[in-house]
Order: sequence, then C-alpha cells, then structure tokens
Amino acid sequence: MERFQLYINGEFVDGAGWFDSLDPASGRVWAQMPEARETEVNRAVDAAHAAFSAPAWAGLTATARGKLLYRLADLVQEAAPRLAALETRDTGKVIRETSAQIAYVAEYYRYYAGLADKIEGAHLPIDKPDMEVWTRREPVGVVAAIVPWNSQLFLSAVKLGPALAAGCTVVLKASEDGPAPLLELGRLVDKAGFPAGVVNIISGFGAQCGAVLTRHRKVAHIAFTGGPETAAHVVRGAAENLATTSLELGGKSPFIVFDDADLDSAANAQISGIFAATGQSCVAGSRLLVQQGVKDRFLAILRDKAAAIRIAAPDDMTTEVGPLCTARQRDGIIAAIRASIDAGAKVITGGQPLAGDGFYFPPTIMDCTDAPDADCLRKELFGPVLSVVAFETEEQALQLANDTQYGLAAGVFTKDLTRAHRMIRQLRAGIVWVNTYRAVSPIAPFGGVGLSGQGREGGLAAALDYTTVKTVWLRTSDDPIPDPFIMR
Ligand code: TXE
Repeated sequence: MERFQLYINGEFVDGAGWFDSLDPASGRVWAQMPEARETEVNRAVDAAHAAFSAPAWAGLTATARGKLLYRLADLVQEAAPRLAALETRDTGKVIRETSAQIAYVAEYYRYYAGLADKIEGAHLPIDKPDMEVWTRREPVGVVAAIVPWNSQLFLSAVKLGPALAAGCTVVLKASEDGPAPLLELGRLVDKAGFPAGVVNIISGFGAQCGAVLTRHRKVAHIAFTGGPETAAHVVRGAAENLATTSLELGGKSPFIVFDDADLDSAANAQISGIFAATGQSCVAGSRLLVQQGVKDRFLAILRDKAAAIRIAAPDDMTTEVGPLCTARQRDGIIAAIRASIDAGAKVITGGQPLAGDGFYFPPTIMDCTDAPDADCLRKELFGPVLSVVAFETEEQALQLANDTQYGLAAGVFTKDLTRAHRMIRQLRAGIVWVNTYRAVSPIAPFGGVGLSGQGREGGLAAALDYTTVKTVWLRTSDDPIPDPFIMR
C-alpha cells in the first residue's frame, strides 16, 4: 500500500501516525497518509519562521523568488499526469477535470512568478522639502494555508503563488480527505530549489492539526478555504494572536435564466455549473432561477442533458460525473433531499443514491418553487443537486437571488444589455458571470461576501494581502532638528 510523507524544513518525514485514505470510487482504503499533530505543526511553523528571516530566502531579490516560482510551474506541468491521477484516485474527481485543471495550476504559479518583482511601494510627494518619504511592501511573515479536498492543487496554488511572490513562508495544510496530491507537491517544491522551511506541507485533522496551526503565535496570516462553520473556528484561533485572515467559503450561487436567453447555451453553462466536478465546487450554480415563460422548455433541455451524463469510474477519460469524495458528503446530500421532499420540493430527476460500491450520487434536479425553505435551496450541499425556482419579474429574480447569507457567484443569462447591467449592479456576490459560468483566470480576483468569505484570491490584490506597508522617512537636511516640542 502506498504511503506518503510530510514535507517539513526541506525533509520528507513521517507524522505522529498514519490514517487511511479511501478510494471514493470503491470506498476501500488505497493509501496511508501521515498525520501531523501538535509536534509536527510546531516543527513546520518553527521551520517557516526561521526560513522567513534566513538569508537564503530573505536575501533573495523579488526576481529570484519569481524564478523559483517559474521553476515550480514548469515542474507542475511536467508532473501533470501523476498529479492529476493522484487527485482523481484520492478524491474521486474525474480525470478529465483534474488533468485540465492542472494546466491552470501551472498558469497561476506563472502569473505570480511574473508578479513577484512588480509588487511596488510608492514615493510620496510629502509637503516637507527636507524629507524623502516612501513606502515599502514587505511580506507579512509565516502564512498558514488551509485547504479542503475539492481542488487541493488549485486552491493551494492561489495561496502559495501570491504568498511566495510576496516573500512570505508557508505551512500548507492539506485536507484529511484526499491529501495525496498536495503531499506529492512537496517533491516538486523541493526540486524547484526553494530553501528549506520556505514551504512546508502537512496533512492532518481539523482539531489536532488545523486548530493548532491557526492558534500558533508565529503565524501572521491564515488563508483558508472550507466551510463557514470551520471558518468561524479559524477566525477565533487567529484572534488569539491577531493574525489576519482571508476566507473563501463556498456558496449557494443563483443561476438566473430570463426568457430571452439562448436556452441551449444557458443549459450547457448550467450543467457545467452544477454537475461538473460532481457539484463539489465552491461556485456551483446550485439555485436555478428561471423565468416562468421558459421554465418547462428549459427544464426539459436540462433533464435530457442530465440523463445523458456519463456516470462512471473517475479515472476513465469519458466519465463526466464520478463519486463524491466521502461517504459523509453523500449521506448529507441524501438527508437534505429527504428533508426537502418533506418540505414540499419535487424531484424532477435523480434523487436516489446509486447502488454498488463507491460514493456515487446521480445528477439531481429538484423543483423548489413551492418549498422556499427546503434544505436543498438554502444549504450548500456540495454535490450534483440543482434546486429550481420559477420567477415572473426581474425584481422577483433579484429578490430571490439575494435571499441568502452566501454571496460568492451569480450567473445571469439574458440578451437584454440594460437588464444585464441592472442585475450586475444589484446582485450581492463577489463574481457575476453574464452569459457564461465557471470561468476563472489568475488575473481576475475571486472571492465572496457574507458567509462566502472575505478577501480575494487571484490578481494583484491577492499578492498585496500577503504584504504589509512600511513607511520610511529620511531627512535630507544637515541642519539641526528644529523645535523638538513640535510634531514635524
Ligand atoms: O470542510 P472544512 P469540510 C463546505 C461544503 C462542505 C462543508 C464541509 O459545504 O460540505 O464545507 O466540508 C480544516 N481549525 N466547503 O468538512 O471542515 C480541515 O482539516 C483549522 C466549501 O471538508 O471547512 C480541512 O483542511 N482548520 C468549500 C479544511 O479545514 C480546520 C470547500 C476544510 O475543512 C478546523 C470545502 C479547525 N478547527 C467545503 N477544522 C469551498 N469554499 O469551496 C477543520 N479544519
């Protein structure tokens, strides 16, 4: 059986023990993962803390840091088949998605490699002739990056890239579910030539590993992706040392189809928005709001497309929907669907777990028009379940769309340009996609409002989150300092 190791201070080491990792396609143990507990967390943070000010890292120019990131991007690209296969094996995410996503991962590292020497301070035109004043953007220190299982390589690239470009050091905690691809990433970080301790990669459980990391006094910033309840623990831990946080917490994103939309195109986008990645995507468009006049036609297209989806083993390139990552996810979805039916929701298609091994659940569409409080309309299920509500007017669509504590993404399908602009302005979300869905780029900020989190990943702004501003005052006059009792 394959065994993985932690990567701490430039060495591959065992943890306090091992835990089993299940293959979601069979439900059987396929590998053993190292468990980091307090001792390993402390060693990783101490290593990152020492590396932060050691000349091997702190003495590098920003351009040199960028070169290391370029090297990592190349290595990720070279290792793409192995990384994609590991992610598929350990999380059940289909190989056609993991192998395509790994190209994006390399692109994110390249973007931040190029950005490393463009993180600039500013010269300030102060109204004092004998002073030169400027700002420096300095790295915040040790970053704790905590990721969930659903896209570990991608979600870690959007944290590691800007943190390393800014000059921080990192302790990256993989999820206890499917950590294999991240533990493998340690080999590439090592090969890229980052000095020991700059990047440390550990796996372990929330209470024994994640919580110890978030409360550690040497951690300056926590970049977290996961659920809102865990995020509240993370923020409480961060508060003990006043560490800063950035939080990306998923959502219940509305996908709004007006009666003038190109229905075929909208249907493809909706299928991608809810059934790709088996619905285990933070931006899943899990609430379809469809205008009454096209509801039946649109649902008929969706039903046909859903029925044609190929559900099979995730390592088959032709598979479109694979298993959920864990039995826990699948069971949560089953319970939410039962409760929703009791609350008045109707199953349009799917709704029952598939027989056989593995954590499979079929593409499911629920009509919740008469069940406004159904779990599948309110809770993030993180699975292939689409909840539908019909609306009559634009005002009603907007009211329904914003009737959630989440606010990550929103999709709007219409050919009416002025209506599109009104929606863009009034939708409460961090990302609005118009006539498209689930598009990302390293150049575009990504993140949400409300229960969907705080801060943005991607783009220049994300790199600035890993810096702090130092203001420098330099007096250029040799004259004695005038009246010391007056503030200059
Ligand atoms: O996430 P958790 P889980 C949502 C989704 C899902 C739910 C729970 O709805 O059903 O969250 O998923 C670590 N201190 N999202 O249980 O618990 C944990 O070990 C510090 C949306 O997987 O948030 C893991 O590494 N860390 C989301 C990471 O937090 C702790 C993607 C995420 O786990 C901790 C995933 C603690 N006290 C789930 N407890 C999205 N934004 O896409 C746990 N962890």
